[in-house]
Parts: sequence; structure tokens; C-alpha cells
Amino acid sequence: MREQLQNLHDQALEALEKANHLEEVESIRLKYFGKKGEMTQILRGMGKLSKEERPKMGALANEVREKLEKALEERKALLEEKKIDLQMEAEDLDVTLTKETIRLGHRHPLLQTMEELENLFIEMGFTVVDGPEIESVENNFDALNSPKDHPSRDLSDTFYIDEDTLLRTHTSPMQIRAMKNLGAPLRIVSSGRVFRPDDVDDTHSPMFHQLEGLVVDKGVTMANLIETLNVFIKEFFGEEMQTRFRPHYFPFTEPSTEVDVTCMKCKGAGCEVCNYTGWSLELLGAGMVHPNVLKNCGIDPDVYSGFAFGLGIDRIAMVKYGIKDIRLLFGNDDRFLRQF
Ligand code: 2NM
Repeated sequence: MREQLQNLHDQALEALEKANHLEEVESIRLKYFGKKGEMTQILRGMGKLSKEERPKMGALANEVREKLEKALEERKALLEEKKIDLQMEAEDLDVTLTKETIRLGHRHPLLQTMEELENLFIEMGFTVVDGPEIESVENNFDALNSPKDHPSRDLSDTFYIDEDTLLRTHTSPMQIRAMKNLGAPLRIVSSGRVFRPDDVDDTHSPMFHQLEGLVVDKGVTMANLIETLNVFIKEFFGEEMQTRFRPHYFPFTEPSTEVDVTCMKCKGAGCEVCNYTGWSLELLGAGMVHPNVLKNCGIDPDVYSGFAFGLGIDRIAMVKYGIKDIRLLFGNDDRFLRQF
């Protein structure tokens, strides 16, 4: 019987150690302590032992019983704890987590500027026209009265596709198309990408953006040009902004002018941004459309006159938003773009 108790003790403990579920612990308990359990049987068999043996065996049986009962309890407690842990893990809900919000995209700062400019001119009665980025040399240069030996026509200063075809170097070919196709009178703006093989630096890019305006009608004068640009500058940059017109040369306008605007940073007082002049230089170019250009587009310069102006959208956006490097506008870095 001693041996039997020892085996029972060892087997029971081994089985308990392997038990990983509460159900297994319970079936082990039943196997030894149930009505017909092995331990129950042994305890019952005590009566058949001799008087001398009974106390010894009784003591041993009690010892084994107590050990097993304790082991059963411990295993049960351990598995119950594990079950709760698993349950907590499964039902894990972190109330401190914030819901992932979807950040909506928005238009590129350049496109925003372009549309803002266009909308201003639409309010002033202009119509927006569009045209291709791949243009004819005729629309890009010849019709614009650009002399055949003008440096901008050089093979190294323009992206040519073939002798007669190029990537437009300005948005003026759209004005040429409008004059040819629609005739006078005309009040239009057009904007888009233009291309020049410039080396990249903080103010130059081989692809940049322009907006140009054109008014052709009977009796249009330089006064109309100056007033139109003054109204535009005040609307776009603020009522306190002044303009300064300096003589310049463009082949397609005569007379021609460059337009400076009060420095946005110091409002004219003078600062490091404007080299202490108080002016942002060359924000616009403009002039009275050259009679040859009108003629080239089938408009009689003795009947009609016109003014035109052009501006760099990239430059305007940089001045407006205080962007120092044009490359940021084309890098598509979300950390930059999301600020606008
Ligand atoms: C500028 C400056 C001055 C211009 C001229 C024409 C056209 F087609 F009517 F002749 N369009 N744009 C023009 C005139 C553009 O950009 C700085």
C-alpha cells in the first residue's frame, strides 16, 4: 500500500503539472477524490488493514491526501489567474487611444495662388483662356515680334522639340491664339507652366508658372494699363501697396515697363529682404501691345490698341507666403505643403 500511495502521489502531481485548463484540473480531482476515485478507494481500504499497520498507513495516506489537495488548489488558482489574464488581453480596450483622423488634402499653394489671381481678373471682367504647353515657334516667338536673332530663341535657351516646335517659354502664345481665333475686342488672362533651360537654384527652375493678361479694344491706353495693375495689386496684396513703373524693353510691347511693388515685409520702410529699397523688384512686366503683334494676329493696329502684362506665379507665391527657395514648391514634400 505504501508503494501504491507513492505511485498515486507521483502520477497525480505529474498530471497536474501538465494540466493547462481548469477542466483538466477538475477531472484529475475526480479521478483521485471522486466517489470512485483512487484516493477514495485507498482510504476506504484502511479498514481491512491490521491494527499495527492501520495508524502508519493512515498517517501516510493523510499526508498524501493533504499534499494532493494543496497541489490541486494551487494549480486551480494559477489557471484561474491565467484565464483572467487572457480574457483581459482579448478584451483590451485602451480608452486613451485617440481615433485616427483623416487629414484632408488641399490644393497646392501654387494652384491656390493661380486661382486667386484668375478669380481677381474674372471679377474685373476678364475671361480665362487656355492653351498647349507644346507650342509652335510661330506662336511662341514669330507672332510676338521676337527678332530671329533674339537670345531667348537660341537653341540653348529654349527646349526645342524640332525646328518648328518647342515647350512654350512664356504664356503669351495663348494670347496669340486668342487674338488669331477670336479677334478684337478682347479681355483675357491665361496661366500655366512655362519652360526654360535654366540651372536650378533657389530662385530658378526649368519649369515655372506665369499668368498673363491682355486687353485689346478701341482707344486702350497706357493709363488703362497702369490703373488695371494698380487695382489688381491693391486687391491682391493689400490697399496700402504702391506700384512703381520703370521703363523696360520687350519685343512684343512698346512702350514696355517693369512694375515694382512695395516690399511686403517692411511695407516700404526698407529691410534686408528688399535691400533697403522698400520695393519688391520686377514682380510684373507689362506694356502696350506692339502694332506688329496685332498685325500678325489679324488685328488692325490703326483701329485697335491693347495692353498686356505678365507675372511669375511662383515668384508672387514666394513673396506672398515668404518662401525662400523655389525648389520647395516642386519637391512635393508633404511636411512643406501641409502648411498652406
Ligand atoms: C509680359 C510683359 C509684357 C505680353 C504680351 C502679350 C501679347 F501676346 F499680347 F503680345 N502677352 N503677354 C507681355 C507683355 C507679357 O510678361 C512679363
